[in-house]
Amino acid sequence: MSNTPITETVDAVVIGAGFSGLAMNRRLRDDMGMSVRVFEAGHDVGGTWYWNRYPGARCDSESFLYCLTFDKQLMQDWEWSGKYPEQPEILRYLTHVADRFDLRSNMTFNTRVTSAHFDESTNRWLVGTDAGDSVSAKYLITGVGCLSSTQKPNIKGRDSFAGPSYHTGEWPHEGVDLTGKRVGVIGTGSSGVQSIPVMAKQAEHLYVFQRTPNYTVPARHGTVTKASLDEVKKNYDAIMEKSRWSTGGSHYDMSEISAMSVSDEEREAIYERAWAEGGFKFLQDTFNDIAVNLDANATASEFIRKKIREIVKNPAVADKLAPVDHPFASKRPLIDTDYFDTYNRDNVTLVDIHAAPIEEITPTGIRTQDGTYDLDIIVFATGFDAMTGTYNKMDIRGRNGLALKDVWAAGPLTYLGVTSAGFPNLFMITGPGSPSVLSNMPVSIEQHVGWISGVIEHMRSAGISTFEAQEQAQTDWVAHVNDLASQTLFMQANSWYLGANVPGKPRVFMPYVGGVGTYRQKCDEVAAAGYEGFTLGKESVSA
Ligand code: NA7
Repeated sequence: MSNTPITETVDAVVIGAGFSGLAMNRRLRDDMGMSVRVFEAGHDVGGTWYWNRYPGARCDSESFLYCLTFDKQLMQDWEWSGKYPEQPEILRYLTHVADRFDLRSNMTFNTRVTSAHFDESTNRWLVGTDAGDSVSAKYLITGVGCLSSTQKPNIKGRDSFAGPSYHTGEWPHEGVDLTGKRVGVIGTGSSGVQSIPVMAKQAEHLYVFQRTPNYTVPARHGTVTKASLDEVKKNYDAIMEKSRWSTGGSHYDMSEISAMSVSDEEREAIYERAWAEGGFKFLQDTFNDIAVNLDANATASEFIRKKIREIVKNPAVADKLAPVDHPFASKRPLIDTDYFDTYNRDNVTLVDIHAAPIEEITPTGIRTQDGTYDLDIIVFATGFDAMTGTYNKMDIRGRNGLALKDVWAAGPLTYLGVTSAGFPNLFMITGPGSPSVLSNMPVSIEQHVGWISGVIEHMRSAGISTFEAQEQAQTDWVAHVNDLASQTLFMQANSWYLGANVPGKPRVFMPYVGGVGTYRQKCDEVAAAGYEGFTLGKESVSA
């Protein structure tokens, strides 16, 4: 790439035009007056919400919390229609943000960044794309999302299927008509749990190929009234400020009592109330030790299993749907609309591929160890190469030509989840080692946008050319992230948090579990201490 003529010279390249790219572009370009080029693989803005258009796709954060806060009037003007925002509405929101702040004018769509090489002689990044761009930038900022590399398992015969097959994360924009079709869906994570009830209503027959049953609690989705949204808007500043300093990026209070400190009757009543209210309150607002104490967790896990047996009429099916191999919330907790009820429908069949694994995908369907299923459509709800997959696909090279994917071969190495030693002036919004996927994402995204722009402001005013994590600080941070995770029950499940869903991926817990407030404080302290743990290189070459 070094011989390719430079097609553009800018202050910063931002990769991605989802929440992160939009917010970062706005801050750097409009607030700080920098020249910015944004590259986006999709043909428009939206990121996660551009790609994930599967039936039932919806955010699990409440709509009024799932927003950008850099413009108060935007917060006052936008009207969410539902308790949890559906994919089309989030996409409309992000499109509105792009229109309102004219954020597309320096964005290049349908273009994937394929390489980014740090040139030590100029202290600049040279960013290459699949469209032949070669852009020189002082700063490289990734807003590539945590779940943007789809994972289609390499099942024997996968590509021999004669009918159409779709991954939930690459759903056709024109939609898919399932009417009269025999549909097989593989996967019962968040995407499966959201899409299965919707697909079941349309398909002639839906076969759900389940390897691991999941805990899920009712979302209790519904419309929101104008009065309740107006109330939120009156208190928006306080709500968002509380969210910024919370554990998970929402303003709800966390329970302060142990599940082991109450009687069986009281505990049951608390779970019943949370189940009736719906959403993540079941985790946050019941007991404070569900995620860390196995005995406490067992009470929550058993409560959910009991509910599954109450809802699902066929006891054998209920048994298969009841998770027993991992504690509740050791995988990404799920919330759903009518998920378990869906298995009471005559046109839905649960296929237990843990007991009898898939042997082959054939031209006509799926063959398991104990049966053959003729299908018209296959849906892969099989998840993502999370958090690192998209980074590893780009040829990112730092000092001495070192490739990020080699540096991360045994698991991602970052300082504060936003930088990596040896890669100066590279900033990763919601990178591995930051709260990211364990939080309400826009809160974490805006925290990173704020912190990164603080670094850049400092570099500009102090004549700093390179900002780079120190190895020791990084080693300590990675150890801290692992140490915190080891005190939780997260290590007891084969989750994508640990990379366990991708064959051969190192088993390393990737997000920071300490909470967004604690994390924000740490980032602020590092900045206040003159960017402790970072090496700041003085301007010696023109930038
Ligand atoms: P997830 O949560 O990774 O779920 C993927 C599902 O696909 C899960 O049930 C997997 O079973 C299943 N899977 C994956 N590979 C296979 C193979 N080879 N055979 C059978 N079944 C398989 O992805 P989602 O898209 O649902 O959700 C990702 C995140 O998006 C979600 O957590 C939210 O944060 C938003 P397994 O459990 O591995 O046995």
